[in-house]
Amino acid sequence: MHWQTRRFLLDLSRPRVMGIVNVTPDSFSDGGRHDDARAAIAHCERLVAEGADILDIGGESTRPGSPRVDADSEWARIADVLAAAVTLGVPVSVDTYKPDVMRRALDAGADIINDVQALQLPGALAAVAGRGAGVCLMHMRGDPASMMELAVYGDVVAEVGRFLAQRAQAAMASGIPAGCIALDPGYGFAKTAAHNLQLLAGQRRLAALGHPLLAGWSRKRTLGELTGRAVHERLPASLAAALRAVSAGAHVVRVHDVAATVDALKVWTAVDAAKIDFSETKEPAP
Ligand code: HH2
Repeated sequence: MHWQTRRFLLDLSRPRVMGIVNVTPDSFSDGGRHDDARAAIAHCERLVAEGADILDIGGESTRPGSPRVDADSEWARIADVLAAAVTLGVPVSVDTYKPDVMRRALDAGADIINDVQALQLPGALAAVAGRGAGVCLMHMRGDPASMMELAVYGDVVAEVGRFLAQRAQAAMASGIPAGCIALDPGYGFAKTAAHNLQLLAGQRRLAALGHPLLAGWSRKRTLGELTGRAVHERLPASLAAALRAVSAGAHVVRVHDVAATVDALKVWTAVDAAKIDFSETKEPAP
């Protein structure tokens, strides 16, 4: 499988790592750490050196209850970071649900638009269609203020799958090529810990929709609930979740801790390669 982005065709025959760059004062795990452009650019460089296959730059936190930011302020946060990131040799994604920010990001050379609202805002499909960009369509309900009240499902895997299939159809109907579209279950968005775990257990059904699948478990609250760990103590839990996501069909994992995830996936893929070698080896004579 491949994911077509603006400048790069990503080969997904091995799992890929999307490194998170939050240029925000208030993101749930790294708020304020890279909120001036210089620090954020240095972070981009570091993540690429650590082996990130994609950078994902965000200028507004989606943490439950976080304040909304207007398009001009969001753009002001990310513009210089994006301009530097597109020179680093990897595809650059911009995490935004605002059509105005999408347009400006694409004008500035972004390769992917990562939208937690799955291009549902008026004007979002039109902002992306015809630009050759990759898109990531994520499932959520409501907005960060209201989403946890909307965490009510019968069969969470089926409902998320139906939503993602509908949004992929809408994107294709607006002229976005199928090969540009990745899907994301939206772990932690309008979902309880039980929903997140059910979704991960059933994630293969979402991979079967035929689009690249992206999974974002890094440092999320469900991992804190399972382990009792504070947000900066969740690396082992995040690695376990990333590997489970890949084994359940995820092609891209969105993470804060790139170096550790790259190492974990190197071991994972080495075992897969060894399986092929062994299948071709004759049993030794008894
Ligand atoms: N999670 C977050 C933000 N954007 N995009 C996709 N496609 N999938 C995700 O799971 C996802 C996402 C939340 O994490 P983070 O960016 O670390 O925090 P914040 O929203 O507080 O900046």
